[in-house]
Amino acid sequence: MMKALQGIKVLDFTHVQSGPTCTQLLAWFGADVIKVERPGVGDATRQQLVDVDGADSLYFTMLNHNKRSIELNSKNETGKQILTRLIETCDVLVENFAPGALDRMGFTWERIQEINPRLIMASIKGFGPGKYQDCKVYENVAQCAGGSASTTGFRDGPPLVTGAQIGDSGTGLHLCLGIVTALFHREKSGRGQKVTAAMQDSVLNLARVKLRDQQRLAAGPLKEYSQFGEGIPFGDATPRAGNDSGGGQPGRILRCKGWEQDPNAYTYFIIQAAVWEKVCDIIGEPDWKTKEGYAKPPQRLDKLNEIFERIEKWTMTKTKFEVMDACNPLDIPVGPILSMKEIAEDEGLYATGTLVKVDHPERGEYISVGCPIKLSDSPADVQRSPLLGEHTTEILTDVLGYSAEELAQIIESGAVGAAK
Ligand code: CAO
Repeated sequence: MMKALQGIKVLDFTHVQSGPTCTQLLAWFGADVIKVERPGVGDATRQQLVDVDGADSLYFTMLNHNKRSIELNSKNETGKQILTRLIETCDVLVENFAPGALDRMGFTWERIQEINPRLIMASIKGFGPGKYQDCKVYENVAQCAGGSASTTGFRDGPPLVTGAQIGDSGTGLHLCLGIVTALFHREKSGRGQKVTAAMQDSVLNLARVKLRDQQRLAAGPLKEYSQFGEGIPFGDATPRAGNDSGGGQPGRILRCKGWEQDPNAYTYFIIQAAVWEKVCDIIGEPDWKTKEGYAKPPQRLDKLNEIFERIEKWTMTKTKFEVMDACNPLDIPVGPILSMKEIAEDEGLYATGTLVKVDHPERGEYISVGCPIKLSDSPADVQRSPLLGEHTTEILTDVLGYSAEELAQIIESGAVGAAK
């Protein structure tokens, strides 16, 4: 079956997490992704958080499936010539170097357009144009600068970063959408364009409901926040809301049976207005269905602590899965707090390809997250990540057409390290 992006060549100049997330998606959609890595060194993550001596780390392997790797010194003169040939040949260049690094190599946007006007150049930077544009940025900096950290955590605790990598992987997703949109645009315009995604902007986009709440503060207290029912005044910025729902349907994380021993014996419980009567019945408070102050959603907002404490008395008599089994048939939205161990053991996720087992020559079998976006006519087939420089010779000869003699000269120049 032909893949959605079959025939699209991607010059992958990305490293660490944000950029590789994007190019991995392009590879899963069928693009030929050629990862350019510094000879003998490669993407720094190959050697970060190593769990198997001598093998590429899971950090690297889980972000670089379905790609080919070429070792290429882009600061060496021959290396620059090869890079120029790759720019001529490819449809997309993706990079997430520190600001200015590509320019310092001699590949400005103007130069790239001269080489290949159809090329789409996609970049991730920490910040957009402005006072911080030259900063190097990692995940948590973006979570903080994008408004996520100040609105995450409990009111009486410090700001918190989240485990979901919204700064890195979140920006990679945004960039990927920009690239496929630019490819679609190129069909009509015949030209490439520059696509940029700043990590601060991507986090802010994902945290936009908190900017919504910032503006609602002008109209009075945010009544769906627990702090309203607790009588605690609001300040001038969106506060941290603990586990309160971010939407119009109040929700909380509640303890379930076994919580004393199991740190994940919890459920998320939402008191959706449409099923309030069923909630009242299931927890044994049928009077609340008609009682003044409880019957209508706005009346309940100053009693959320009392209501959720009562619901928790019920959830604590059941495991998180029993809560799910009891509530689902009644359309009461609940969700168990799943540990990574439970997720890794979930057969259903393997059946859909969301989890995959991948074999690797250096480290053996490991579990990875497959493509989370399913295309019915272009299913993702997860292949292991490349070893450093595994495809150097193949790319120089098959993709760029260098002869055996030229290949020997290239190796001699030191541009590609020891070609494999
Ligand atoms: N051949 C020769 N040189 C190469 C090369 C190659 N194949 N690949 C990279 N280099 C060089 C770069 O040109 C750069 O050299 P100069 O500093 O002389 O210009 C150098 O390697 C280091 O690149 P870098 O500055 O991007 O890398 P770093 O480890 O110092 O910084 C990071 C890493 C992520 C902070 C920075 O790249 C960055 O801010 N990127 C943009 C934001 C981003 O994506 N952050 C998320 C990363 S994941 O948490």
